[in-house]
Amino acid sequence: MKTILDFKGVIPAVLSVFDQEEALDEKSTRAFIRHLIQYKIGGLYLTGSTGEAFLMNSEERKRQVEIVMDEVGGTLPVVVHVGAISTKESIALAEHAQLSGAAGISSVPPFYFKFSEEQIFSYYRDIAQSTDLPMIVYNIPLAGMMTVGMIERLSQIENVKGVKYTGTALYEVTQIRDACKSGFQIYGGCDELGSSNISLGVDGIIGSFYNCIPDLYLKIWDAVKHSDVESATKLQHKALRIIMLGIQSGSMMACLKLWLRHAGIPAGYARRPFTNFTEDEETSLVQALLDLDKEEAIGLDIAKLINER
Ligand code: MN9
Repeated sequence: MKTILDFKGVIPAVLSVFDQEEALDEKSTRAFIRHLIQYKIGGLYLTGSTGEAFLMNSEERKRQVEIVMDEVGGTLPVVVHVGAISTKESIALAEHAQLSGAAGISSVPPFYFKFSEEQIFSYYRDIAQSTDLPMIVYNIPLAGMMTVGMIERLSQIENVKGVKYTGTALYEVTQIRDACKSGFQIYGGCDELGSSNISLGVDGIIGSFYNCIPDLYLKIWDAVKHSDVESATKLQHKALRIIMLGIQSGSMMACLKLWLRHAGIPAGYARRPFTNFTEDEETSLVQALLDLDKEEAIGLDIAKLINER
């Protein structure tokens, strides 16, 4: 049984696979997961921001967890994001994650309402106490960044075992390490800063683009681990150009999904209010990726798969 201690390295924040009518697509989800787990990734992070979890209802989120757990079959640790603003709903998702065999849970702080620090603290405490699973606190600007002091407070809750840090002030990664108990796991969440996070000694990097270009990030991981700063920096620059293509498309999840679809990997479509692309837009986004791959001589797996079709 894989545990949170195995949750290391490059970890995709898994895309949710919806069909064109926006329904969760079980068959394609399975095929997509089979594709991803061919890589030497360190685990899967489910139903987070990249998984469009806040556009799904709880039944769908649970169903997706069941499908993925079944497909993974214990070969990789899976962490389930259970954040749902309401503590009660998050606890229900956490209990379900435990029953499904997840290695851990994770959550953004409750957002939208201006909750007080005390309320955020009790949200995490109540969820963490509801199961035996380790909890990875998710710090991301979209839900309002928590301070290093707050992360330290949360780290004292039993079962709170780490943080996914999607900030850009990377000195905070070091401050968190100093402030929190030894063994507290830290994950870099900003794909744009992958190599920098790895240099700081994070346990893993969790992000959207590892759905699409895990091969490139596995190279970055190895380069940093072998102290090859020059290669790591070059590769990270190439990755950044790809990330910018995805972000500037205006619908990042839809863009990642269309690149995968064009490579024959059934990653589906984004859910409204995110938009998908017209055929012409798709053609130019695919071409832009292929051009970049060629120009930068990256040799991406996804480009090869697209070219082979
Ligand atoms: O933390 C992801 N954040 C969101 C995870 O999905 C909002 C990142 O992987 C970013 O998508 C990525 C691109 O900005 O760094």
